[in-house]
Amino acid sequence: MDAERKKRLLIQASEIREKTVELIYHGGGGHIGGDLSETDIMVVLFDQMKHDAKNPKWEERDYFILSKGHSAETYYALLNEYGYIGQKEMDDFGSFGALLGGHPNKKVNGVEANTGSLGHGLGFAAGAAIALKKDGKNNHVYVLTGDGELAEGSNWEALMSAKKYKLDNLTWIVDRNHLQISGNTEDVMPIDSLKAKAEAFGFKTLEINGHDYDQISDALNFREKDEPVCIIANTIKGKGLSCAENQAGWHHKTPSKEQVEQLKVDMAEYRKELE
Ligand SMILES: Cc1ncc(C[n+]2csc(CCOP(=O)(O)OP(=O)(O)O)c2C)c(N)n1
Repeated sequence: MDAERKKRLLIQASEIREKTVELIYHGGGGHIGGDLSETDIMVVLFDQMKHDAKNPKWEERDYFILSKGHSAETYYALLNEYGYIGQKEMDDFGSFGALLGGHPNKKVNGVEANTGSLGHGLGFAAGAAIALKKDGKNNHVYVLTGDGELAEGSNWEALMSAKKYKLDNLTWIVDRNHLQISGNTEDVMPIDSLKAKAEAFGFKTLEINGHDYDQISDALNFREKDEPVCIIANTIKGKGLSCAENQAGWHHKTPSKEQVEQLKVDMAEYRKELE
C-alpha cells in the first residue's frame, strides 16, 4: 500500500475509534472490545470494496456482512463516515425506537443482513455468493465473523458449501482476538488450530496481523480460481482504548467520561506522530 493511502487510512481509523467509543458512551453501552478489534480490517475493507453510499443497492456493489453483529458500533461509525447514516440517527443510538439498534438491521442503508444472532452470517454470505455466481455476476462477498462465534455449528455447515460451490467470490475474515463473551476462546470452546480447520474445509487460508494495513489490504485482494478465501486476522480486543485491551471484561461495557477523553488524547497524539 502506498504511504499516502496508508496514512489516510490510519488517520481515518483513529477517528472511527473515537466515533465508536463516543457512540457507545452516549448510547449507554455497546460491544466495545470487538468493535475496536475489527476497526482496522473494516477501514481497509470499506476503502477498497466496491460500494456507493449514494446508491446503497447499486447492482455492482460488493457485499459486506458483519456476522459478529454485536460489534455494530464500528460499523455504524463507518457507515456514518461514508454518508449512509446521518448524524441524527447516530445521536439517537441507544434511545427507544432508534433506527440504529444494538445489532445491524437491513432498515439501515448499507446493511445487507440482520445479524447479531451469531452463526448466521456465513450461511447468508455463502448463499449470496452462490446466487451471484449463478447470475454470472462479479460482485465479491466479504463476511466478518468473530472467533468465539465459531462455536456455533451452523458456521461449519456454511463453510462446507463454499468449497462445493467453488465460491471464489467469497472471502471469510475471522477477527481472531482470542476472547469472547466470558473469557479466552481456548477455554470457552477451543478452535485451534483454526488455520488447519479452514484449510480442511477447502479454504485458501491466510493468517495476518489484523492491524497491519499492508497485510490486510493484500489479503482482501487475494483471489484464486474456484477457491474460497479465509483470512485469519490476529487482532487485539479493545485495541486503542488502553484500559480495555485484551480484557474479556470489556466485551460489552460503557466507558467512563475520563476513558473517552483519554482515548481522544491518545488518538490525537497518534495522528500527530503520523504527520
Ligand atoms: C446465537 C447467539 N448466542 C449467544 C450470543 C451472545 N453473544 C454475544 S457476543 C458473544 C461472544 C462472541 O465472541 P466473538 O465472536 O469472539 O466476538 P468478539 O470477541 O470479536 O466481540 C456471545 C456469546 C449471541 N449473540 N448469539
